Amino acid sequence: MAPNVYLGLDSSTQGLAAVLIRVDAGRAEVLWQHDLEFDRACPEFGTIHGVLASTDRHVKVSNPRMWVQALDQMLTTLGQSGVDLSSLRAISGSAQQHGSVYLDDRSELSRPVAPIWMDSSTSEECAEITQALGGSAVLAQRTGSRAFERFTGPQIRKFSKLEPAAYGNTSRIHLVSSYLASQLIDGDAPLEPGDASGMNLMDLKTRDWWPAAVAATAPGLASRLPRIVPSHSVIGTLAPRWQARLSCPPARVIAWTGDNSSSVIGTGLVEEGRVAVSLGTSDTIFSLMHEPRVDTGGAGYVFGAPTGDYMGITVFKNGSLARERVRDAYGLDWDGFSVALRSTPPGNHGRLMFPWFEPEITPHVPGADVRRVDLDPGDMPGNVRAVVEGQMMALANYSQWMGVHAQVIHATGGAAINRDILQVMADVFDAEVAQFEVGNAACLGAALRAWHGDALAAGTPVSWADVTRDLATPTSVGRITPGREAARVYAQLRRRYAEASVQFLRGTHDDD
Ligand code: ADP
Ligand code: XUL
Repeated sequence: MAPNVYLGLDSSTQGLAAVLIRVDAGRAEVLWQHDLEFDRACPEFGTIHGVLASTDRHVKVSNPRMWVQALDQMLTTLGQSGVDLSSLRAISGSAQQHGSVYLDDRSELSRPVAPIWMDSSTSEECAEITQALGGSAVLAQRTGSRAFERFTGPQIRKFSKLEPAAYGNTSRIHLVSSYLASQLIDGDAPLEPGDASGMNLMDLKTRDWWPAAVAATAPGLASRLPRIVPSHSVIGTLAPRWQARLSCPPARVIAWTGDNSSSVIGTGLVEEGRVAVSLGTSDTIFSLMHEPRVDTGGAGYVFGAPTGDYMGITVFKNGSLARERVRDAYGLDWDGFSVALRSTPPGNHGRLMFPWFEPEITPHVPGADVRRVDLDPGDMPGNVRAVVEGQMMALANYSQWMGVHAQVIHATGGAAINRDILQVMADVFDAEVAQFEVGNAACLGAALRAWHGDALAAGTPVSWADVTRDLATPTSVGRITPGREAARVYAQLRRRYAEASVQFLRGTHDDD
């Protein structure tokens, strides 16, 4: 059988990535990869880290036209790359979750901006939806999550309340994933359960809209929502204008999903008991679940997974951008950041930081509020270690509800290239940490999902174990092992960190 080529795309907060893979006799290899950053590739939109400026720090929006322009640029670059695309069989993609795009009946934007996952301006709407549906526990049980400010339902409700005319003019509301998939097929793409579960609108068990939640969110919402189809669905073929651009056949387009659910495939979490940490714009920790287990503590939640299973996840807003804030405050580059990490001991002599540079999702911190314990802001190496240790301890503490004690953590996201940061992760979790050949697991997951969906549609299905074997399985190269003494230090410090965190949230702990 001739080799097949598959394209994966990932439209994240800060940029668009692409990876092309070739599959020959069941073996997969990377053919081509490319990344572009929105701020630099599309400067006319004036974003900073992919986000438009706002006077209200709770409001975080971006421009859907910028995402489409970046897609256009990416496909032009691929078309001009010289790579032979005559055997391109399928394309899939992933995108930042929760963000919503509002279209009128001519498929033009009825709202010029899209609220994105960093937005935390909908506390009122979360409370209204929660009350209408019988409380947080009911909502979490039914949809996998209590109401979160960034989730699409509360965002839609806010828009319908504040801009009723523009909402009235809206006939379709897409997620970022289905909006970009629509561009590829020149049509109206459906959603799939992985991304639709980040809306506070989908019934996790039936994998369809929950009518009560739809009714409680906004008037006339049902007709504005796309259909939800299984994740492996072929949603159309690549539109002729793109075929001409890429000199390729009418490749299948497989439903796009959210970046975290795509990363489940790209980090090879196709069995229970494996855990991945993504250090991207957000820091996330997730694992596959055959049956949904909802976190009654409210720190974590459950999404659909592309395998047809579920995934538990906990999300932190102050991820890479918080590390960058500390790096930049001392005029460092990443090498200097690493030197500072290596020059300080595990446990940092008890110096702690709670890196809430922006309102935090986990734990819920409504205002930006960086807290330090025994840590002088002028102490450069102490602050560098404190931000990373604080993030890793929070990842470990707030993921206990998943009940998974993995011996190897699969690391992905932009910061997973940094072995000094991963060493702190290994020590805090007392587990090995594995890097992957393809650093962007969401993008790789999209290419692998394209392969899986295409094979299924062609009547020659491949198992997830086979799909993930070559590119999404940790090898012995790129492993970081925990230090025994360091792990002992963190076992104690994690308790102190958790206690201080609770005191800060109650307002009973003073900064030093
Ligand atoms: P996204 O969530 O937008 O997909 P990425 O996974 O691409 O984000 O991660 C981007 C982030 O990776 C940047 O904001 C940067 O802080 C971080 N990063 C890149 N290189 C390094 C490095 N060497 N050390 C630590 N962090 C890094
Ligand atoms: C997930 C979340 C973030 C975004 C980042 O719930 O809010 O991880 O998906 O792109």
